[in-house]
Amino acid sequence: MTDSPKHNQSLTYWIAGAIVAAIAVALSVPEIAVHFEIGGELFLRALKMIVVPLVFTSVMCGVLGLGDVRQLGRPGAAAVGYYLCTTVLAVIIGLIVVNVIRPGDGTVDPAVLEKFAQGAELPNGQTEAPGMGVVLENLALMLITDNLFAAAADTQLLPIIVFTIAIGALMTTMMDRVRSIATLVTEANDLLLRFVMALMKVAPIGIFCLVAARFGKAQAEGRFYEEISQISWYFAAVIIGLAIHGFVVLPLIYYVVTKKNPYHYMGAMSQALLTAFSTASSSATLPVTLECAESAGVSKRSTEFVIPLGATINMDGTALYEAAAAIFIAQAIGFDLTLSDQLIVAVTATLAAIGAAGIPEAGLVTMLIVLGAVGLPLEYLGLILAVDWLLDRFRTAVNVLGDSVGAAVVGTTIPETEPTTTT
Ligand code: DAS
Repeated sequence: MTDSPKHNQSLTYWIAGAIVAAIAVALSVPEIAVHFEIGGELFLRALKMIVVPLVFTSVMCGVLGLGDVRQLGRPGAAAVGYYLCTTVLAVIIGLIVVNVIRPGDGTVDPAVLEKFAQGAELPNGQTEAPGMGVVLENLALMLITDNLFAAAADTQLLPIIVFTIAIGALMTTMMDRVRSIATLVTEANDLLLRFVMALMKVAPIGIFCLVAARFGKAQAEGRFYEEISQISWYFAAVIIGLAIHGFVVLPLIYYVVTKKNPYHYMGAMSQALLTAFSTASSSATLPVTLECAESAGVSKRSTEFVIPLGATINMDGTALYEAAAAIFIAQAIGFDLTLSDQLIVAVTATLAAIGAAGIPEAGLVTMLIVLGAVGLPLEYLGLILAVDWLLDRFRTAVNVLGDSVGAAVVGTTIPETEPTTTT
């Protein structure tokens, strides 16, 4: 289920308008703006309220879309391998760029400094940076829970995503017996996506409150221009990361596998990329992506298998953005996350991107997973939101480009003589 591209476009314009209004209010009446915090908190709670069932059903639908995993064969293995490799590459690029540019450096919000003073305790309550061995153990323990219901109650989404992938793969091997459950999950996912889209109708109000409160506080403390500078460098860092992934890494993978000119292919995909940019929704762009990929010569079987699945679980742009945003927030609160913490961010951003739906601001919803995994404060979401509506467009275009390159890459594993499906 997705709203029409036209609807998504108008939503983005409303969000942009809300952000401009919020910053104007923060600048003119900061003492009033800070009181909007309650509105932002209610909006975040509404998002957090559905994130567990939404991520569960989104990931489950993605895995069920693979078909019987025992028959994945070369195309299926190529698709899953491609998704994983490009998402991890995107996360690595995001981490490198944000660690080099360091957009979060600067004066720290005194209230947050008090709460997260460096040295008092690291996120997750550690008192000293653990060794890599301990971190890998912690990571493994974060991915496997001993109580699914407790994990869900505590919004610990990583073990839920891991469990969903495992149980979904098992379901694909016995679909005749679990078809009703699969149908129920698919219907539930559609319902939850409708709920999110309904919630997104009030997103401009929630985002207005979050941004007004954040920048009103900064203005009251004389750090407004400092935060504008921080968010500008953050925006630049994410754009640079997305550009590297979209114009260098993905074209390189396309060329190495297909030996064809990647930029010609990107040109053939331009209408889909522009639709993704204007709607901020991979799912709304899906029909255009399929059309462009097929007209660019990718086999029907590959496009019909890879692209719908990719729109659900392959989101390179979102993964890069979530990793970069988490490190940015850590920098903004004066924390130098250790390499091991950044490894946790990398894994959680990869899994969070798998769980993100192909709708506007989906990356914001699953961002809660990444921040929660390393114990970072949600207060800074208001800072990120000031540019999130625009970054969402860029990362959605990179998500769609990633799916399109995936279809071409997987297409090389399908024999030319393979009859295209008649459906
Ligand atoms: N807007 C999402 C998409 O449609 C991406 C995101 O929110 O990160 O892919």
